[in-house]
Amino acid sequence: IKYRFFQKASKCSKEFQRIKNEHADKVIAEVTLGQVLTGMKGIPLLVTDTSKLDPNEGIRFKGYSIPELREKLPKISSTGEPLPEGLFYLMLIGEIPTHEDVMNLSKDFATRAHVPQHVFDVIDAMPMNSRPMTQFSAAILAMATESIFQKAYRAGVNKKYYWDSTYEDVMNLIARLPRVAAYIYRRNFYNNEQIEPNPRLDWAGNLAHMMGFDSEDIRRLFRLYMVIHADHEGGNVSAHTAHLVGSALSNPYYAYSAAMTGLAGPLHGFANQDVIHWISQMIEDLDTDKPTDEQVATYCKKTLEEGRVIPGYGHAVLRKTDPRFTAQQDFAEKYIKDDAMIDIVNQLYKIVPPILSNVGKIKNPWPNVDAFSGSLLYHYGIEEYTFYTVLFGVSRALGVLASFVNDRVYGMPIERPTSHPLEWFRDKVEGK
Ligand code: NMX
Ligand code: MLT
Repeated sequence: IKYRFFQKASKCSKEFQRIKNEHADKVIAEVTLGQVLTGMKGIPLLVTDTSKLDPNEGIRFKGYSIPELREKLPKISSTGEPLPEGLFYLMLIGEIPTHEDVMNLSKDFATRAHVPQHVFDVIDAMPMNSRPMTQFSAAILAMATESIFQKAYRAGVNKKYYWDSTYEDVMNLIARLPRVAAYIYRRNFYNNEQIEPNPRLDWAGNLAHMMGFDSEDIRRLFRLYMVIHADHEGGNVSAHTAHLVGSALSNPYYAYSAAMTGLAGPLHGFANQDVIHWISQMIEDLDTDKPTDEQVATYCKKTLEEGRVIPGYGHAVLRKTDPRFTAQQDFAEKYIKDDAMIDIVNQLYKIVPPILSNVGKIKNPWPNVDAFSGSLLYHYGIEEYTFYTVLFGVSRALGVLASFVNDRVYGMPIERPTSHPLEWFRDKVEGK
């Protein structure tokens, strides 16, 4: 895979340089003040090849939609869900892999999966009340001792070879994340009774195994989960953070640890735990897990009146139901019967959008990926929702770190936009 990546990468790198040399002075967009003041939405500022988000259709990975990936990517069994290793291959190489490619990649990850003891020591040194995402980000940072890029840089490697040691770091980091995540889970919720990895299992199946879940049903869910959360083009907070930190030539461990502190925010990946927290509070307040539509609507309106967001709804880019939500709904319909939490999630899908539309200012009243994911985990017995964002973080590594190696191939420079005091913007538009 490294050789294939190198072949593809050298072509892309030449194309990047050619475009830069021939067209650097061409204007590609205008920027409004509104865009600057609302989170730089819609300004084409980042080069990301792994996936592209369409506001109405949702995410496509190298051109493939989620339903297409579920059909085309190699699976362990014909009725199962695709292996996330296959999606990583697609994002890195640009082609749908064969079954053999995916198995080789899976084995490659298994051979790289050893986590050094000091990383567990760092986790163990943290108080039990530190959030799983705090432990996860700190553990990734602690693993920077292993960075091959950092050693190569210190040894004076030529910048055209940065991608090589970065590739090794990225592969090692992805391989080790399931072990780190499962360690945190077992430490926090199972009295630190750890389960050793099973190198014969695939990347996602092994994560489920090390967390203590060995049914084929859970492995199937984990494979789907790891595929749909893997990437969401380059501008989301976690991906952009990794890219920005990496632009200082920080190693992938530094960059991904920083990305995870962004994912931990309530407007981003924390929303997947917030959804279950919020629904659990609703069940408790209403004293029923089968609320009427009217009760649910009143609860939603009360949340809004309290100046809070309805978690799992809305999006910075999407303007329709997130296809990642739909994929999970489809999974639930296929494999799960009679589940109170999932019934409420489906009930919310009917009730929330008209309420949010009525508010007026909310650009997207539809559910995002986080509206569904927690209820599936909950169904299979993973009820400790404070952990859910860690699972998002394991998956997101696939896309973000594939882009990270691409950045080195392209020789991306340090990112350094310009800032001004507010008065500068005011004077610019008011013509002073
Ligand atoms: N509930 C209540 N208010 C909302 C919601 C919501 N679900 N979504 C947007 N708004 C508000 C938003 O807070 C803003 O209010 P104000 O002007 O008072 O600051 C206004 O509507 C306009 O926001 P938008 O332009 O529609 O959305 P924006 O791009 O700023 O934010 C999110 C996007 C995703 C941060 C926002 O929709 C949200 O907070 N959703 C709930 C949290 C969530 O589900 N996050 C997960 C996103 C997916 N992920 O995994 O990362
Ligand atoms: C994501 O998956 O990163 C979220 O949907 C947020 C985003 O795309 O901005």
